[in-house]
Amino acid sequence: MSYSTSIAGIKLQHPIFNASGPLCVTLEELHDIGASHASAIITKSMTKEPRLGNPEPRYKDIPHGSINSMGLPNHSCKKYIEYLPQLRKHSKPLIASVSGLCLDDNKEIIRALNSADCDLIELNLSCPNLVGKPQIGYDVEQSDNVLKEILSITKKPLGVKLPPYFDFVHFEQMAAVLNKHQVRFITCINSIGNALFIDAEKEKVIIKPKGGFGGLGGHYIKPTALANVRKFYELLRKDIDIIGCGGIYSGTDVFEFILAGASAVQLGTVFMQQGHTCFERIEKEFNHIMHRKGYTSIDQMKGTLREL
Ligand code: RRO
Repeated sequence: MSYSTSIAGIKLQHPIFNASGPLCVTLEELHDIGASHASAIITKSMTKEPRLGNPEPRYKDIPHGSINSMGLPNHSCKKYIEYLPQLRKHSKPLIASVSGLCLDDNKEIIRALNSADCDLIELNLSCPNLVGKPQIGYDVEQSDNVLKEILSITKKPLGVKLPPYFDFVHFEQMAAVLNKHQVRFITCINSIGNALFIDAEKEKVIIKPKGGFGGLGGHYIKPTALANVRKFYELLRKDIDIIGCGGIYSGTDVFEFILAGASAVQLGTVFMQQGHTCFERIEKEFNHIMHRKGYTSIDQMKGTLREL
């Protein structure tokens, strides 16, 4: 039996690692992921310059998940480029998440990463929490242009992190753009942007930035995440790998994402809430399901979801 999988030709011992965002900002946090059972290490999305992010409180657990408006706090691409070789001692694939504040910044970061010690780049087209900056992934034309420019520069296998889509026509438009370019993988979904959670007793919002609006994560978003993985699995070229993300708390959740068409999955809210032990627990649960159902490889089950 093999739990191994691959993203853009990079081998992972098993399909479960961290999502860019929670607990992957500092070198210490990245080492903690390296020391955990996560099968790869992805950084917090990096910008050209360091950022403190939005005012606090900017993350809250809520009954079935989380809401955040972090505002891209990160140490800068220069720092992550210094951190990457230090993370090699964990012998895991290293993924740089990139979220420049404009196209020129993204180009500069991608150029700098060409000689950096990472295996993959995840270009984040879907941060919902920057004041005055809409999510690029909802603008098909702009996404097309960004991909054209970025893919002409990068020397690393590059994928994109997408926002959740809700209408079939939007899936089709974005899939046509992705199929046109040499995108190697997609990660879907980012948090569902601009959700609002209210504390009825206090008659107040619960996070400070943007009047309380923030990205929704956790159990709330699993069905939307599964739908995005499934739709893109149907629409994309088969050489574009899919990483599922959104509301994964158990081995059964991982199994569902792989049935829908994912080659790997990322843990966001559960990692924030339970810490790094979640990787080992969920990996064990997933292995148990594979064994119980008699599967001997990820490929045997990937995308095999049946319709009624
Ligand atoms: O830092 C954030 O506020 C953030 C980012 Br960059 C993102 O891509 N998704 C999210 O939920 N928060």
